[in-house]
Amino acid sequence: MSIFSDPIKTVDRLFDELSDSINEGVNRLFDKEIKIGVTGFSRGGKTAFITSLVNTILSFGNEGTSDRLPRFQEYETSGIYYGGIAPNHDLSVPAFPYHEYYDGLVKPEPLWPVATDNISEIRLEIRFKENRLLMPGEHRSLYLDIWDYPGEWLIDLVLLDLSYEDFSSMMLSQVRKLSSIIPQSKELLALGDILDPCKSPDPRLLKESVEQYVQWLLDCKRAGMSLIVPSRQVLPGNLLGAPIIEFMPWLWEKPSSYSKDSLYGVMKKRYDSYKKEIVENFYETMFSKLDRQVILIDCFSALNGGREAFVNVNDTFETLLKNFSYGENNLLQRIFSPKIDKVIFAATKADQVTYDEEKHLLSLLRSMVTSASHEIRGQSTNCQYMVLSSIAATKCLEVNYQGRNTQVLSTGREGDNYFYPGSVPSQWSEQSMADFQNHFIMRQLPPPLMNPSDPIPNINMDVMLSYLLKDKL
Ligand SMILES: Nc1nc2c(ncn2[C@@H]2O[C@H](COP(=O)(O)OP(=O)(O)OP(=O)(O)O)[C@@H](O)[C@H]2O)c(=O)[nH]1
Ligand SMILES: [Mg+2]
Repeated sequence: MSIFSDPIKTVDRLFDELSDSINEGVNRLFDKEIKIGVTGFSRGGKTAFITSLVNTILSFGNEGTSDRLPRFQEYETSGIYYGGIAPNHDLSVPAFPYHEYYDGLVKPEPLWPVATDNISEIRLEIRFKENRLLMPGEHRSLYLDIWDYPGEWLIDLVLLDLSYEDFSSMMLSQVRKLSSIIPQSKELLALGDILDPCKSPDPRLLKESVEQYVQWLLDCKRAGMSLIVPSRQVLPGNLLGAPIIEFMPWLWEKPSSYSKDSLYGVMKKRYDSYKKEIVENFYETMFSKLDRQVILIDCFSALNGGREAFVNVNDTFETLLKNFSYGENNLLQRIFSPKIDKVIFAATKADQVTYDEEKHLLSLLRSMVTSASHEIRGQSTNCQYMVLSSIAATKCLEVNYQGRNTQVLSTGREGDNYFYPGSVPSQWSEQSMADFQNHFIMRQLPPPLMNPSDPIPNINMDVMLSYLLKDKL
């Protein structure tokens, strides 16, 4: 049915959409609502972060909360007295299952949140007393819409500017560059001997070839690479088995002519559909609406990659950071063209190092981000850097070791000895990666032991809250 066949319905819908946009504009104008994107690569700590952030906000108004958030001074000065979960705005987006994750953490044998491969949203309400001159003493609410989405989706935004031919040549140069460390690369290139671009596709051969490409992407991901496109082939979520993700770059000579039903034509068409329906849709419905963005970076896992991973991480950062438009969110822009006015880079899992190493971790994070992006170097006022542990699995203690006071870590579990994992480099370089790999002892830490209703132990969540909220309270 054409959208014009039912004019009344169409006018109603248009009116609803218009009033939704006006409401959204008004909320933005009066700072009643902020949309916060939380992203980072798989296993980077997004779900743990949101769980811990929600847990802290739910404790607003409770006794002792202010003492636990010493560097979130606005908690006291703005008279916050309540934090709670509000119903989600967008009913089509899966809700972030906070209670499920929290219940897992307070089990006698606690569990880390399970891996997620899709977007989810949670809306929080913070109530506080208005301090501004215009309405002193007025009770106000600030809503936070928090979106958890895979960082891999962000990398897909690079495809928006690429034709199928551009995408194919970008990936061909990757396959060649990585052939010494990804064994699958040679087999992938050899597929050219059996694929005929001008013939209509054999569905089985098409499927098997794409599977081989996906396998190559997965191997790259395991080797620490981050330019993994199209991302939904490795994180399909609800697209599993859908033809829209069944394509691959054409890594061989492009045919001089081809029909739209040929193998080449089909691959190209699916790529174009992917770009339009998946990538553009993500950009328009979600990414472009964010006010603030938290990017979580697991520096420990980045340091564990090889030389190629180093180059690849740099390339990817450059790509990733280009997608943010920075600048002050002035009045008009806020209504008609909202944009991200603050990006917070946080080095996660800081409980894996002793307290005196945190400054090195911070400097490493800065060096990773700024060495990768010219954009960020020029616009540093809108970026904040910090170290963080969302769910701290260790405590840092000082012990006397060979006559000297030394910082060590402890899980606090019975029978576990305290330990010193090593030091982190303060600069991002190939040499520092090698040093780290030779000297640092990485441990798989179990989650901390907690009692039901205990607050989640963390490092620097108060600093994060202050960065995110101070100008809105
Ligand atoms: N020690 C420590 N480990 C953490 C912390 N946060 C996350 N982790 C570890 O990192 C793993 C991944 O954390 P998640 O929060 O699930 O990461 P994610 O980014 O949501 O991962 P995906 O859902 O796979 O994209 C956890 O299972 C923990 O092992 C932290 O603060 N400290
Ligand atoms: Mg997750």
